[in-house]
Amino acid sequence: MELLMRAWSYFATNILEQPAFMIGLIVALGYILLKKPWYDVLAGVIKAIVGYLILTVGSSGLVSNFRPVLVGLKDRFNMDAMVIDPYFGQNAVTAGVEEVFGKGFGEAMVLLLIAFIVNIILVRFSKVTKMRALFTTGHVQVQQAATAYWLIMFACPFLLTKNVAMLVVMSVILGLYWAVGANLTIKPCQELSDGAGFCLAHQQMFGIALNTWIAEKFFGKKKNGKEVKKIDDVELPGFMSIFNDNMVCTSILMLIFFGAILVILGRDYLTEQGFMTEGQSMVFYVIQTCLYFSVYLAILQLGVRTFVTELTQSFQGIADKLLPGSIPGVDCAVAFGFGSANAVPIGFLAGFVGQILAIAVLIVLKSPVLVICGFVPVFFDNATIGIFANEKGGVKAALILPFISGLCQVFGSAIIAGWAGMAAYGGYVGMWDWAVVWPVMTAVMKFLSYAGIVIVAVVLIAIPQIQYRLDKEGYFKMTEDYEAYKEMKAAKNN
Ligand code: ASC
Repeated sequence: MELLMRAWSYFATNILEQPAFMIGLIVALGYILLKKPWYDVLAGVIKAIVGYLILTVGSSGLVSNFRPVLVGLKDRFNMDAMVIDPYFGQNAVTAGVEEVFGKGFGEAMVLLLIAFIVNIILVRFSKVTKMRALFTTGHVQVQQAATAYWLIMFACPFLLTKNVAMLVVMSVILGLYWAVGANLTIKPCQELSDGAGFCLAHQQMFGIALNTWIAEKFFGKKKNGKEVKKIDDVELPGFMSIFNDNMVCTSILMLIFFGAILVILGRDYLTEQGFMTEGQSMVFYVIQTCLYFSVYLAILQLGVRTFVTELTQSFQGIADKLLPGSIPGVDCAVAFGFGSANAVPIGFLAGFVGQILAIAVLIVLKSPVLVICGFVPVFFDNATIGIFANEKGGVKAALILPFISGLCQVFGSAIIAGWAGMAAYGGYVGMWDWAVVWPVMTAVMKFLSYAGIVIVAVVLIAIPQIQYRLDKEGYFKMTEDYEAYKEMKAAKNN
């Protein structure tokens, strides 16, 4: 048993929680199942790992450069606020879980393993469960297992003395959330990428599904049958036309936006914190810092291009032999390689305005929980929602829906983290699903106890069943043969 635990812990720390190696393992397995020669397997694995590592350089570069800028606002104005950001959320759980529930953090990692097995089993029986998506983003799974661990213990105190029952409930709910949530993003992702064969396994999966639906339903085709104007269709007059270039657009927008924040933080603060050196030019410091946004975004997109094809081609082997009809769920940043590139800064800024407005409301209403924007939700969630909103509903949707999402992230997080006690430890994950969907699930379980647990599980199980019944013919075709799926849809529309 001890040996088994050691082996698991080695696998979990080095592979499962490191998406680059997890993707590498999946690619190796997939190509081996496809009986590719060893050198093709090797080449594929290398490209997948290197591609993913490039993506990580981009996304962690963005996070490490811009998170301190936002968190700096809290220090600068002496606010006693919690930060909504997955890393702050995870720290809050680590810091508080023992004190609040008398349970160690280690069990959250056992939860991760069992919930992941639940995800695999649900996908293995996709013909029955209609769930087709496998999570591959381990770093996100760690953050989510930690948050779910806290929320479910808070919702079901009657299970605190029953270790096994608690673990079973947690694993089933979290495993279902992973399988059902990622499954919900399959159609939006296939349509966005023209059948590239991935879906998203991240923290705003229900958010993507809902916002894509709203964008199509309320912003989509106009009454006169005309297509809506997407971001790339907008022809900007005169000098504004330079905004059509993504790198220029992102750079200028970030220069205005982060430049303003850096100026607010001020030279003294920035030097004190070690961001600037004594005597450095403030103007050039601001320009360089802000332009790095475009640099990291470009790196991130290169990473996506490098690994996505390897992953989706090799996954064919897994879908043929091990998990029929399934596709891999990947990081939300993969969406930045598809759709309109300018939807990324636009979604981000619209979401930021929403968050700031919501924070102002919390301050005015003297809310006992104050919130400060974390970079990960405000950027990765809202840019992703912006991309999908633009795809279906055009410019208007790409502005309005991330804005609303920004409001949801702040209000939802303030309510749930205040209620469940995480705010006292300084952070909450803050991403869309965890600010909207999980608070509702937690409340249902808290108020209805055992019946609540059953209701949450049944609703989750029912979602893919309903999706399947709405499109029996296309449901599996969409992942198995996208070209045939498109032809079928085209024939139906004529
Ligand atoms: C998260 C998280 C990150 C980012 C990254 C986006 O939720 O923890 O580091 O989003 O995955 O690419």
